[in-house]
Amino acid sequence: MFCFQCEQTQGGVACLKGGVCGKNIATANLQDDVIGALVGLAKVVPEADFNSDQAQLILDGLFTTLTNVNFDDPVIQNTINQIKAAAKDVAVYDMDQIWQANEDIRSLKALILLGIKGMAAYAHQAGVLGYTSETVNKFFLKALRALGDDTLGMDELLPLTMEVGHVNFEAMKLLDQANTETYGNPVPTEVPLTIEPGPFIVISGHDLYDLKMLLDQTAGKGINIYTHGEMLPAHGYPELKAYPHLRGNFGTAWQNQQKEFKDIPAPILFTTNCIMPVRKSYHDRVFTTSVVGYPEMTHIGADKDFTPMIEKALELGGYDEPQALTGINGGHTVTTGFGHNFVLSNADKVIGAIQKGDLKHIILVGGCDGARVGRNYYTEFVEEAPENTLILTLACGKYRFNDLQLGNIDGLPRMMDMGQCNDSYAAIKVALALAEALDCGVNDLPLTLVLSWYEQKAVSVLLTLLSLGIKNIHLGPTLPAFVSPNVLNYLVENFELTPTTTAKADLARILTPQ
Ligand code: FSO
Ligand code: SF4
Repeated sequence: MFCFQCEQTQGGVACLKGGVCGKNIATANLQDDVIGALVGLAKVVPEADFNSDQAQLILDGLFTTLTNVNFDDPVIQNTINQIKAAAKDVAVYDMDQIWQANEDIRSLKALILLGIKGMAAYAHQAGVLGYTSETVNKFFLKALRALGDDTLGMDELLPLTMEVGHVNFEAMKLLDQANTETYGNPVPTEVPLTIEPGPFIVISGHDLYDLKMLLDQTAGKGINIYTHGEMLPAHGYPELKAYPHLRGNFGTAWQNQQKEFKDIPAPILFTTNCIMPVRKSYHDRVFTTSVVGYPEMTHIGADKDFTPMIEKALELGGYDEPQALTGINGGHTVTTGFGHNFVLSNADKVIGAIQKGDLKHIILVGGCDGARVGRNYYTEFVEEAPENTLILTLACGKYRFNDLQLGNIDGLPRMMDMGQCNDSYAAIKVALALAEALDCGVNDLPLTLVLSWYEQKAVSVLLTLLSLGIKNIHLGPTLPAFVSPNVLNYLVENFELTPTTTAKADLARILTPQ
């Protein structure tokens, strides 16, 4: 086993004898074989013959190997078998060739592989809603072939990392289009954190279509639905918020699930990432669907028949009394739904506030959460940011601060939750539009990105930002283990990528005019 794909990797180097995430050696090796089989598939399929079933296998296969998605060996083995059967003469590429390569080649190939893993998650979700892109799908072939080409050097691989970012922008755009055309443009929505008495179901992950089907199947049955983790922004979509039994949000970010789900009187559905090893206290009430898998948990198949979950919810019955849960900082509600449509329809207010001097700086504090203590940085950062700063946020890192009351600037909330990690597209769209309105480059805006990374979607988003020429990104809480010193130097020199230090010092630097 060799895995260094996420931020919590063992010792900041690599997991070799089992994952910090709970992945064992056998599962890790099978996941490598999934990638090896996909490389083998890409090598033998000519672009002209590449079909939609093969494209779907690539999306499913890559997504299956993301951190905290699938721990179920027979399911992973089945994926490998399907990939091998998808074309003639598919030979499984030995991923050790990458893991044992020269550290710069390994680093660049890891950036490409992890970037396309994140991109596969976004393309997969868009595909669920019927949105696909030939450009995106074909690029997977190119990237997988490059992974399996042992002759490529830094000069060929570096530009390919930027191409991953560029194509991922297309994938995120496609997903944004899929979500907003299907469910409407998000609108600001206050979400209660109180759990009402009676049967309920908790839904986690990112897949809005799973949520929609669950809402349809539970309508009129006296069962409330609560979002968890990255599902929170679902409340902002008009077509979803119209369901009266979409009641609120349960719990905080993914890494707290083992504590928060202890003895919960309700079933939990995992639709994408991030499932953690399931504890005994809620072992009988975890359900998975789509690419998520965990041994012994009930899996809801492609027919999306949620009957077993509905029966479980009615059997468990929920709480007898309202449970006034709170966010990390004691708040009773959180607000989400500040999509690009909302922010840009208020662009005149934002620009007016900048021109009047009421708004000095916009800071995107975005990305994933995780268990590391150093992640308090993001809470401190938001708490310490002065009143003339606007905080945009997205992904699950926001649970550290999204229940704080930060007030307003000229009628605009000082903190705006733009959505899930894939809604980074929305933040980019806003940045590009503001730059155009102010007639400057995006790097000349009073805007800084402070990113927290955990897993592979964050890698794809980072590559997208870099491919767009966005500089001076602050990245933490630690730098990725897969970035070699030479590659890091390149990123620092060309993109001014800056490791986070302390919230106070970074804020002072960001807010000091250059
Ligand atoms: Fe978080 Fe998990 Fe969105 Fe990630 S839930 S950590 S980048 O999978 O998805 O922010
Ligand atoms: Fe380790 Fe992360 Fe890989 Fe899990 S996903 S084995 S924690 S590097």
